[in-house]
Amino acid sequence: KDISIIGVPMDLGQSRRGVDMGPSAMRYAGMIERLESLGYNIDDCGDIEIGRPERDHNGPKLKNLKAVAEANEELAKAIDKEINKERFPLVLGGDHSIAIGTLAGVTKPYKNLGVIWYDAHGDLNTAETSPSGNIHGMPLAVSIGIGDSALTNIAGFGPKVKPENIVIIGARSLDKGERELIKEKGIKVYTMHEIDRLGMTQVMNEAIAYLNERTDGVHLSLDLDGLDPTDAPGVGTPVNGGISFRESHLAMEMLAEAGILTSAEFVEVNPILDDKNKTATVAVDLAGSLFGEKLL
Ligand code: DIR
Ligand code: MN
Ligand code: MN
Ligand code: MN
Repeated sequence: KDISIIGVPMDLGQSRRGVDMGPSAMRYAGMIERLESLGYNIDDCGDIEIGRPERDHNGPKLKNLKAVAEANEELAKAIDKEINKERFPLVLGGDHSIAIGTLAGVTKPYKNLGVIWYDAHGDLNTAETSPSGNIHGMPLAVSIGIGDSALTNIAGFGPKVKPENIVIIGARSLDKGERELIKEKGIKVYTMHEIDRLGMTQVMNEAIAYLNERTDGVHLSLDLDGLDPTDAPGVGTPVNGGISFRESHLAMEMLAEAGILTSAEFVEVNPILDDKNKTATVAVDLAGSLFGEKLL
């Protein structure tokens, strides 16, 4: 299938400058050439426009709400357009608040979209439970319909996904409200403990089987901070003890083999905090595997 790349230079969902350069960093690391070399027809749709609020009128609980909501509305529309052309949407972030718009766009053709949330964090906070007020810690909650209506109702409908269609992989930093929500909603989570204990092969076999049973499409939302900071140092909120590059590579190859993905996004690449664009390069390597690259 042909791939449409949409960049989202968003940094208003968190508080460290530089993640708005993530799409450029991944393009510079050769994302488009890499996917073209695998035989895909690539259309780079360019970047979504992000507002630059002079002053955030929403206070400390939902920082930059208006600008984040507006950009996500635009993103959802841009994705819808590409899906109508039957192209595979590949979104490049930008902080993880953009998953709100991505999911609004990619879920439309499906009754039961599955989501793989590859992340050190749960991103299941609300204005009430968030320790930071940063919207990048909230997109998964928003997508199951929990949060401010300016976010949960993006593209005019919601919720976007069912909690039982979500699999979180790589979690090692969860806030109290997030842990409660996971239990209450029965969200499937493979923390680092399960990855250590079972190995990535079994984790992915189980996750793929679980999603195959109940979903009709699968979106991969890959936060580069799911990886260990030694492999992906260019992220705003690194957490030690993460998934290795090799394990991630394997996970992507297993997803490629399973053939279940219908959309994907790579987020939280921050070249200012990075080591010679290493993290964007990792993202491109992982995308290569995800789209079927093989040595032999
Ligand atoms: C934290 C950090 N749970 C928050 N979240 C991050 O601010 O809500 N998500 N970094 O990727
Ligand atoms: Mn900026
Ligand atoms: Mn995240
Ligand atoms: Mn994260």
